Amino acid sequence: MTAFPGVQKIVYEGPKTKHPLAFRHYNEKELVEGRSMKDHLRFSVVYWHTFRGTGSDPFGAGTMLRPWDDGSDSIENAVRRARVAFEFMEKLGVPYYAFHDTDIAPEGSSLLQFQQNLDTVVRVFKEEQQRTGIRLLWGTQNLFSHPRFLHGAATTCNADVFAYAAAQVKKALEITHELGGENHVFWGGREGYQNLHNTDLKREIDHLAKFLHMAVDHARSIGFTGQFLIEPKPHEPTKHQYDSDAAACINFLRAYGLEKHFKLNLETNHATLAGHTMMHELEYAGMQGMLGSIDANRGDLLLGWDTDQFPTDLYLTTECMLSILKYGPLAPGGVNFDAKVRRESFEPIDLFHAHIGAMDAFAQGLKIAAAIRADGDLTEFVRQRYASWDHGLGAEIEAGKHDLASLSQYILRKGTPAENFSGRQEMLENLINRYLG
Ligand code: XUL
Ligand code: CO
Repeated sequence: MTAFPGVQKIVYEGPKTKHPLAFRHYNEKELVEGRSMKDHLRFSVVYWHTFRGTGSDPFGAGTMLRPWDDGSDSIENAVRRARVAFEFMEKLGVPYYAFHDTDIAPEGSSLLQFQQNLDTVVRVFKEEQQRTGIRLLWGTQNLFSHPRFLHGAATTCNADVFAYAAAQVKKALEITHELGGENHVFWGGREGYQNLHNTDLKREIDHLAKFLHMAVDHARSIGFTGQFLIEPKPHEPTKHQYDSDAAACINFLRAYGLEKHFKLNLETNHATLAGHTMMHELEYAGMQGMLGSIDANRGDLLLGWDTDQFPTDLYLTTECMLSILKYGPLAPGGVNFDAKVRRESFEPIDLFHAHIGAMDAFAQGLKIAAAIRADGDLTEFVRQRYASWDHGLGAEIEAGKHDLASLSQYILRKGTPAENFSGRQEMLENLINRYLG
């Protein structure tokens, strides 16, 4: 049985091909800066949008045509879906995938039944992983969809709900470990507030830290050595999410002694919702040694919510790859397509078009970023811009040889500071465009 009849394994045909089901830039074995594209990019498909997304929106029902999915919550349907997911990923040629616990198995009528259903599906995943060589980039737990989590999970006011969430994390960690997952993600779901008047902010954030410490302890006790990741997002579903951006997450991790265990999983549309560019988030996390992985997608300039579109903008992918080449490699993280096809793109083949385009956009961004770096003009400009710190006074300040009094004395003696030079923003933007052309 095949879910995608007529689709062969997607292959690289080069930039000139007009074939829509072929790669024009992603050539997995091609070396860039001495590393294969496959190893630079470590592409991953998400189970939730790609295999569970229905296309519903606040104004209308689902539209997706998924002939293999009978829409039921049966375990047979979950197993069939798993086989189809691996057929899709194998044909696409991605090395990784990612899931939430609730994506892969029906929750049934009790937590125990959910755990048994997870075990059944995990057995199928293991078989399929062995058959195809596809691996698990990360696992996570859905602590936001069920109504029990309406006040949050780790930050809920209801201690029993905290326990329920802990049980879900325990099992999600165990199945991630069982499947050889390379990371484990915590996205803050409903960990935030809608109104400060009913919120004990300190208690909630203390509880979040306690929850994450419990997760780290359990992971170590079962031998999971993968990387823990926090995924920042500023709002949606709550008005204020505690993990609002890279800087807020890093501050939280350090304040609670979690920084040794966690890095960040940065998502493009979350960055823009926070009023940042993705490059800002990558640079901020990168310079702090906290860049773990990325959820690759994009928002819509005209819409103020998380549209999770597939990334096709070469300017965006070039900026991402400039930062990733600077601070990477991403491993054990990857480029995870947390993206969904539009409601109007409802046929199964659209899943291929979406992923092929996004993989090509990142592969092209990688090549462009590597060419900009090889050229060296951009790096040299930045080096020269800060040259006053390489010798004399700047070098002395950096070496800790000055205080306010000595600096005051220095500049009083000198009188006029050295002249400033142009930042040449426009010239540098022109330089980037030269490589995009
Ligand atoms: C939500 C989001 C999640 C996380 C995993 O906006 O990005 O899908 O990536 O929970
Ligand atoms: Co995400």
